Amino acid sequence: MIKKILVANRGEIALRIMKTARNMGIKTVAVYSEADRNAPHVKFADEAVCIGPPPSNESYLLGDNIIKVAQELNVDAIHPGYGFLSENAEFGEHVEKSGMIFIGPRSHAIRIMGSKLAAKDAVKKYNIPMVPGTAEAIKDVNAAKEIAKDIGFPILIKASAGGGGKGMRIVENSEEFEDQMKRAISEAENAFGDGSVFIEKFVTSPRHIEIQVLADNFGNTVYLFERECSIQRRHQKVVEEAPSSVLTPELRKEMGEAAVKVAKACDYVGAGTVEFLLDDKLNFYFLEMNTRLQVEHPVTELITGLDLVEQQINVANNEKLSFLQEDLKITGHAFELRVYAEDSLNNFMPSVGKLEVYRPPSGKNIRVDDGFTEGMQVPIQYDPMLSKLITYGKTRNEAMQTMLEAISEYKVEGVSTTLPFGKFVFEHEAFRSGNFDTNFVKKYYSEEKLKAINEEEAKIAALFALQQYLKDSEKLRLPKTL
Ligand code: MV4
Repeated sequence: MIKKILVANRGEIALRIMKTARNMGIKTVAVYSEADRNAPHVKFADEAVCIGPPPSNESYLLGDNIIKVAQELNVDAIHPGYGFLSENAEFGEHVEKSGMIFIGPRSHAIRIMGSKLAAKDAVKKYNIPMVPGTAEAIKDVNAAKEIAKDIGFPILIKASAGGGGKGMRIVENSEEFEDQMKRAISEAENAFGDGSVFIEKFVTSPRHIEIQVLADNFGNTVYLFERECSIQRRHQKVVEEAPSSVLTPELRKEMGEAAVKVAKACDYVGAGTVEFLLDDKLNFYFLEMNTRLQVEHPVTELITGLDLVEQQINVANNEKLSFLQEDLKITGHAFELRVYAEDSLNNFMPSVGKLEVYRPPSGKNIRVDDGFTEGMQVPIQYDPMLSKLITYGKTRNEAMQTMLEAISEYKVEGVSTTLPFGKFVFEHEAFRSGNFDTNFVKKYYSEEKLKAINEEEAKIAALFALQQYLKDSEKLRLPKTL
């Protein structure tokens, strides 16, 4: 039985994991860098240990040191959160060899899914739809060029060891092919230490739909429906929702069952996510599997009523899933807006500084997962995500309306945030109608547009203030000139 968990992470996700652990009667240990000494996850934990200076490669990424700390404090299990050590197969192995439980899948699954080519190879006997392309690393550029011609341009070169859009290259025609291929291989070599690349047909305007799966150690695997993650900027997700407004119940079942097969193909255990592309004809294609708890897991929690961290801990405790696929259903609609300390009017530059004012919204159907409080400094060493603003409603419209109200109630001063950008998305006709794909931001967003909207709103606000002044001036006999 797990009685004490060390969370090898920081910020909102460390806090979010500890809250569930505490609700389950489990003790928590925080680790922190010198930059996070006063962070909420440190204050919340039952015990906390400083693991080094601010840079993550001298603190949060030092797996063996974290394991040593865990052993000294008699920890039973380590939860890695997302990012950092979460998809590091060796770390998971070291945790288990040191006599503790790694809250995540076995290293075997992490390794397979860490390589896109190994992932394709593992799932191929399960009849999972995949984008037309090569199944193996390209060795002969000329042979690959012939395959590319057969598939038809544009094609995409992907690095097997890449992920989340890293190491991708679009090739428009066969003349560019050889040159682009050579560059892609040397780039992959440099970035990942693995020059394996493959090609796929480029799907031009896809949606990004991912399926949450959950598996126990007894062969039970279920899908917890989809998340629509098409609203992203430079491969950084900005808004996620569940369910997707384009999936029919039949397609949902088909994709869900495909995701379960992907999980089974790598003997998956715990919570994981299977990524698909969906083209404009609603054909879906398996892309990759993320072997961790994802940032956007809360939208799935809101529509299923499950606590995914609780499920992860139960599975890690070797419990059987307490429900079957047919027990699960979608209730209502949920959105997540990632709020970054970035300036959406200045090329999304990180905006670090002190949170002079920090007042997140609260109320029915509003959830804020954050790791900041007023007065804190936003550190420059880490991801600039301030919080996740999550709303729920019986319908998509209701959840959107609540999101817009929550955005306007969210008060942050001292740093710039992407809240105005979020408002832009939630007010946009293409987003509201559900008629969008992964090109949404590129297609519709510009700083000029956001500035124009802001100015328009400032004018309206000024007019209201003037109207109010004129009304008051009647009653109070104030001068009518300003
Ligand atoms: C693609 C694609 C189009 N065609 N593969 C980007 C992240 C990585 N997981 C896979 N990605 C893509 N793969 C083929 N064959 C387009 C993307 C893509 C994308 C995918 C999901 C969400 C946002 C995206 C933005 C640009 C490109």
